[in-house]
Amino acid sequence: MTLVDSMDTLVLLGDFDEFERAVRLVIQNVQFDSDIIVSVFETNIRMVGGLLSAHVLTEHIQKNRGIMLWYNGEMLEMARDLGYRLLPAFNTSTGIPHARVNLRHGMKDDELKKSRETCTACAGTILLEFATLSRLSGDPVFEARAHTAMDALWKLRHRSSDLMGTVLNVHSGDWVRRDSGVGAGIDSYYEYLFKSYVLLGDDKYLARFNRHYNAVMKYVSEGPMLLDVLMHRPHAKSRNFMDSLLAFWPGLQVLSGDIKPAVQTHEMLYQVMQMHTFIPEAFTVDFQIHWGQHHLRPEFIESTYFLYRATGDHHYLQVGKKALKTLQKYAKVPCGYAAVNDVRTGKHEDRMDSFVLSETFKYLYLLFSDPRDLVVDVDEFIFTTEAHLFPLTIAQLGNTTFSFTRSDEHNMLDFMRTCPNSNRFFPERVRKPLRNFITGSCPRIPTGKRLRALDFQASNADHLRAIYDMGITMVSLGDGKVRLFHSFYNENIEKDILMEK
Ligand code: DMJ
Repeated sequence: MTLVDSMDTLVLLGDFDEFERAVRLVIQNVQFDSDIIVSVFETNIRMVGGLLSAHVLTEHIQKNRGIMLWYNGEMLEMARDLGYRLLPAFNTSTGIPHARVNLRHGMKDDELKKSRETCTACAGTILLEFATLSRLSGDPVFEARAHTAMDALWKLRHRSSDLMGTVLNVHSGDWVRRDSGVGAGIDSYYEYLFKSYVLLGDDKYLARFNRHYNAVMKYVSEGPMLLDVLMHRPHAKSRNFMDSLLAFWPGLQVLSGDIKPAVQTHEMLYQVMQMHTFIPEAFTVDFQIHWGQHHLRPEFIESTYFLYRATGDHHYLQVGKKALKTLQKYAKVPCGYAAVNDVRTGKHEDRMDSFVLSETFKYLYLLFSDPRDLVVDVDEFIFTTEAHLFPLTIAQLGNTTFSFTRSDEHNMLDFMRTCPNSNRFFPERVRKPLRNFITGSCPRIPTGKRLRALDFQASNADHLRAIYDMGITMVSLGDGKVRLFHSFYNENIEKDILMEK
């Protein structure tokens, strides 16, 4: 999988000999008729996406450099074979695919059929690959299935908040987890709405993206932070930590033209990175470690790249340099780069995900490259969620079964078709007030006299006010005991807390 996922990185590096060797190895050795259960989402973004991107780039260099003339569409055929093996997962009442499928036996396995839960990102990150597969192969079934899944997901949004949950039942369409943010479980659903508009030119997807985007900015975004809420109670925060996957969001904001909040969230993430060496898998609202692993994920670098391309601010080159040096110093091992088990200890895991070569290093290379020196004009491509390159000419290939209709949701919106802001020097003005965002808020420095737990009196109104400001409600049980309930939503984080826990 790593080889398939990273082939197109070799093209961007300009290493055509190694790319040709990789393509031959893949054609000769990779086959999908295996009795294994795979994730539909991961197989699609890494394998189908990797094969399609390598196919497109091979044809590109055949045409422009006259090399690899022996290639005759083998990887496109492999992608089609694999696509057919994923299709049984889409036979659900809603059209939203199951999370997993057996590559040889489809959904015949009883255990597989019984598992009905999938995440929003898992179901909503199919369209770019399936539309490209359909349009390149002339086989419309893939794109049709992916549009159906996207339509079904759209219908599940909360009608008043416009937010989505993170886990749902593929048959009933009921939400299983109603947490709503932009990180794990939902991230690339938003990404694919926007990028489907860019790749396919269908306004419907821009309209949907804008509806969700406005909701996210209204309820989830809090200054530079992005905090999960409940889709049906969007004023209630549902957890007190952020995950590192949300670091892709500033990059998506840049693509959609909303640069100021992108600069702010990126700055917050950069401070988290400086504080803990790597951005931990999850960190609390006061920037302490919640989950200490670091999988060498690409999202922060991806956003750094897009911010640099949009603003030209050299600050983002410095950020990239720091990230690269950190990788070299703390993650490089003799046979590659090792994921970090805990950013506090720096202990390695025997693990290097395929996205490290497919995305992390690809975005680093792109960040430091002059676009004019690259072997392809990256502005003529869209990057999938796995950083595979799909050409924007896909839209011109058309779709034989799907016609764009102007729907109500299309008309409801103001489209915000804005280009990235060309004021190249403004990011510094946005970052400056945030310079001590993390150090200024953590640890919180109390200004008044501390209330110690030992001195706490339940009959003292000031003491009750102090714990109330910490988000704690006290219920008397009648037998002299009390029970304390903490809710993050009630916490007054602006106020100095005068109580020692
Ligand atoms: C990648 O496989 C993709 O970027 C996906 O959308 C999210 N997770 C990983 C990288 O962290």
